[in-house]
Amino acid sequence: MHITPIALGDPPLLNAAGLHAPYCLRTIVELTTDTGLTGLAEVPGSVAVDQALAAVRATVIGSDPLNWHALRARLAERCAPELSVARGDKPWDGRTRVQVYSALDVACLDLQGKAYGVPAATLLGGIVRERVPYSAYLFYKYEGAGGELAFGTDPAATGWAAARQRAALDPDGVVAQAEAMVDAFGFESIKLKGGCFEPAQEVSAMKALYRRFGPKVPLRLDPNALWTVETSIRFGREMEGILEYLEDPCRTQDGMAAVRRALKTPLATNMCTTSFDDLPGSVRTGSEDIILTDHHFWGGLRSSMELAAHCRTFGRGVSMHSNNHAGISLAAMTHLGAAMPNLTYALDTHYPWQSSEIIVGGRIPIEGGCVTLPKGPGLGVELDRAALARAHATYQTAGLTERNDEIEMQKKVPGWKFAQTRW
Ligand code: GKR
Ligand code: MG
Repeated sequence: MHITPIALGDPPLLNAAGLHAPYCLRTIVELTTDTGLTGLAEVPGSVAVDQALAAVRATVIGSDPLNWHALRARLAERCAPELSVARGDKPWDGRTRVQVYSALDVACLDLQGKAYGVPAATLLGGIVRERVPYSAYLFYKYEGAGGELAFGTDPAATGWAAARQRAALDPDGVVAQAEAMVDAFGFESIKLKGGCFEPAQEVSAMKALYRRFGPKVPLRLDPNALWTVETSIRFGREMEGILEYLEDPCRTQDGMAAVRRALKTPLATNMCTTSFDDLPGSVRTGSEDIILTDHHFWGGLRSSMELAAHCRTFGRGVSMHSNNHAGISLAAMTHLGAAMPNLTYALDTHYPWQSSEIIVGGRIPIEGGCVTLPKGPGLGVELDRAALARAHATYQTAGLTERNDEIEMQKKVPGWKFAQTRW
């Protein structure tokens, strides 16, 4: 079992918790078998995740990758997955053990697929779609390319690489970013990461996107729970009719349920219903219409399929959440999207914001807004060892041990503080 932390260049993107650092961290997990196969997985990186992975090494080694239930039971004896309360209040999930489960589930599925010569999606129940639709994921941002250039830009960049460097701090900037991203990748749905500016400014941006792209392109706004219930209702009403869904306008299942009763616009979440222990509360309160799965945080691809069954039973739609990621995660997300019959919304992805890759063949194409299910058994991707070594060397010099958007924001806005609820 090999655990390799890596760092990938990431532009200065804003969100409710501050600002993305010049590098995002990921951890690559490789399981090699006595029969010479290698199973891959990728999870959000931090020293804490790496330590949690290392802590189960003795449990993993010697296990049968074809018997996930047995391995999961042995993992549960050593480290029960944390309950949702351990998720924290940031836009992303702060738990580490769910990511351990996710990494091992994905790497074992990759091994199973390779052992039997079938795609991971086949093992998840079968391929219901070969082309998996993704959504454009817009961010307010400062000027800058990220990575070594940090807030600097590469004057030689063209196309999306040039547009990706530009600042977007108002509705016009958001529309320009959307035009460039849609032009480059053909996305047919658009999400804006909110929670960065006064709600009125973000609502104006959504209206500007609606004027530009019209009713045929589903739009989403995600303020990452920075609004009060009253603010969510007030600004939610202003956007009635223009959103496909409003994602996490406010905190808690009770808060979301109150907003949901007041609005016709569907509500989606990756913050108030985030793990299986949240599902009874979701059903009791009626907190959302759509649950955003994310196999990194729901404990793997198979757990995400279990979530989909609950969503079918209790009348929830399923969409997919993302954080910055590389190609192994994109492949895993695409297998899930290919296999989940009720994943009927375009999936989130941060992929266009990165430019480097660690898999053979380089960047996975997004065409017509879709990723085509990778060919080949398992996840259908292989590690590019030289690229992995470069990304690991970058990690070693980047000086980052975890994601902390507040510290990054303070470099631009001295004294800036994250607030659980801002408006
Ligand atoms: O990348 O800044 C970001 C996002 O805010 C991310 O961390 C969130 O987890 O994409 C996410 C979301 O939908 O909440
Ligand atoms: Mg969200």
